[in-house]
Amino acid sequence: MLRVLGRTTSINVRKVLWAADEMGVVYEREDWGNPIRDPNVPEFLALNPNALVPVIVDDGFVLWESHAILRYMAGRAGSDLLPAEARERGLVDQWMSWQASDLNPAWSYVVGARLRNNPPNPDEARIEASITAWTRKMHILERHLEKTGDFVANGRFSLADIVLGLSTHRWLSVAFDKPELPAVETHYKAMTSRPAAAAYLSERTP
Ligand SMILES: N[C@@H](CCC(=O)N[C@@H](CS)C(=O)NCC(=O)O)C(=O)O
Repeated sequence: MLRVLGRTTSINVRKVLWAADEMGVVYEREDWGNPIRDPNVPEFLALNPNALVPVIVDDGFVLWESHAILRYMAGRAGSDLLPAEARERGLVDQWMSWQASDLNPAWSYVVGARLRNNPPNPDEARIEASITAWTRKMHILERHLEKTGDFVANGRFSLADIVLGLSTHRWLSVAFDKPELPAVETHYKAMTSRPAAAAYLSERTP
């Protein structure tokens, strides 16, 4: 059976678990990741030298990086959550890449400071800069969702909705003055109405 290594409080682990549930992929999960179980041990580092979760082990095949795992699982399951048609797939990939390379780095400092007490004495100017950058990215998402409605791409649910739905969950989890983003809210509501999402979007924790 597919093994998923990672704590359920991790956004990147949640991507994998939510996608697996949507695709009906059966897995067993093992708790790894701080503060629950430190991955900086030889047993884990042999699987992922980055000491980060999630990692999957599929019949001896090891994979890390959440989006690589999502694409692998969709391929294995023959799931349309990553469409086969080139343009449809391109759009899903585009928003997944944007989440990882643009949106995630924007929130990194403020999420560390406000949700994880890391660093313990944060630099207020860096917090403000992170909030500004994150908000700017969320406006980009808002303008896109104003056109596409309940789904990020192709008028139907895909891996892009999972990674961006969880990103909105993170946005809502950190307290600061936020602008109204009605299209983001509409998309998030559509995500929370999915039975498979309930476990991953309910608690407002990191
Ligand atoms: N780019 C990686 C990032 C993975 C990552 O940053 N994981 C965090 C949790 S969200 C982690 O493992 N932190 C260390 C820990 O939990 O011990 C991915 O998408 O999988």
